[in-house]
Amino acid sequence: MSGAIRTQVGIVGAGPAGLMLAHLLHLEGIATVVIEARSREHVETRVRAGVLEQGTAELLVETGVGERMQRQGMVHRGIELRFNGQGHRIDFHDLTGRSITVYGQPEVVKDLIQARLSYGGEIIFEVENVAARDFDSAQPRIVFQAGGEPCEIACDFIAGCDGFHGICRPSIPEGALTIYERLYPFAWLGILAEAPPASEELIYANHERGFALMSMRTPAISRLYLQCQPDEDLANWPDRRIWDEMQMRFQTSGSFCLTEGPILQKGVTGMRSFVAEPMQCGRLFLAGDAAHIVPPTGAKGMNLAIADVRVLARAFRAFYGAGSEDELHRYSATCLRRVWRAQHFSWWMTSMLHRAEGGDGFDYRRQIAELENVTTSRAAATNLAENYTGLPFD
Ligand code: RFL
Ligand code: PHB
Repeated sequence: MSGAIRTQVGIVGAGPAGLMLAHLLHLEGIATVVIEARSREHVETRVRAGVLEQGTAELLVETGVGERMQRQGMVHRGIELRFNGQGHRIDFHDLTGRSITVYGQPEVVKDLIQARLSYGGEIIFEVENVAARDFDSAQPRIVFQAGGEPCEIACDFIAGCDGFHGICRPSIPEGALTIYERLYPFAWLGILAEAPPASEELIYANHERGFALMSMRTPAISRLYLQCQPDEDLANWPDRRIWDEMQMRFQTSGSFCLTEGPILQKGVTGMRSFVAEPMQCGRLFLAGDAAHIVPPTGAKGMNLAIADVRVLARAFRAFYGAGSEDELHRYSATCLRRVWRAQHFSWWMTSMLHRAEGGDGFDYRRQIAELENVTTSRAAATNLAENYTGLPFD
């Protein structure tokens, strides 16, 4: 592929943000071209998030891409918080009437790619040397190479949906963005295992040896995480050691035992909180991880990415439909309100559940007090449930 392409919105990145934006704009009759640095196979198999807020799941259904999720996704009406060897259920449904759906991010990506290709929408995979140009003018351009050939997309707007390590945010001139950031002194060692989940709902465990999370992908596949060092060497974690450590961290005073099985995938994920403000520069709009990162403890990253593009698609509709730029001007402020609520929730869940190194035990005792509060006060549990299942869209 080579040459010049003309479209209305040029989208960089085929993750949940870029693909959902392309889909929402297609439904509004707005033309888009999506470019993606990796292969289709890579983006469809990358192991990532697993929890959809109720509003995210509803959006997939309302826009015609939720059929497989409705069949295969697992609706959960609560989670368990485990500490001091005891489990405590937070009953989302009783507290808020809401639920979450456990459905892997690669499945969401597959469904969105399938939908886009079925209506002839364009996604150019494996592009290289991408640059966003002239977004301070009315004629922005995206230049790149595809199959080694130079290409250019001329568009009205660029959507930077290219994740945390993408090129869109760094192409914004120095000084135009303010960055807010926190790094955490721990990471997650995550595994995907061919083992039926030992519990029907997710378990978040605070243990003196460190945090652990039991999640799942299907009734036959577990997804588990353990708190580890940010520079943890996976070579030191043979499968036996991982299972032994998991079993210890999930242990209860009863007879709980994780189901073990072959480990299909292992990886270490660093933890950070990050926000770039504003999420816009001229005609370049940032969405999803390109603009913000949350630690995964609140299960908010993919949901925020989808929430951003919902706002952005509505703003483009107002621009192309009624000629109004007001919503585009308000895009960043509208998204950032939700982003900072999710930042707070993700930071709070992280600080309540992870073990801090050193110290005199103050932090551990403070965490247990907080967990006791969240699991005994209906008001505190409702706050967790409202945030976890997803705040209302404005
Ligand atoms: P993505 O998914 O990173 O997609 C960006 C895409 O842009 C491409 N790209 C480029 N394309 C063209 N040109 C360039 N120069 C490019 N540079 C990059 C990339 O290849 C990629 O395909 O960002 P997006 O769309 O904003 O989506 C964000 C989510 O992926 C992320 O927030 C979540 O995965 C975070 N997350 C979770 N979020 C949840 O909502 N619920 C969860 O339960 C949850 N658990 C998690 C998580 C993330 C994790 N890891 C591995 C970081 C658990 C983990 C372990
Ligand atoms: C996952 O299933 O991958 C998952 C679930 C909950 C989280 C993070 C990740 O908080």
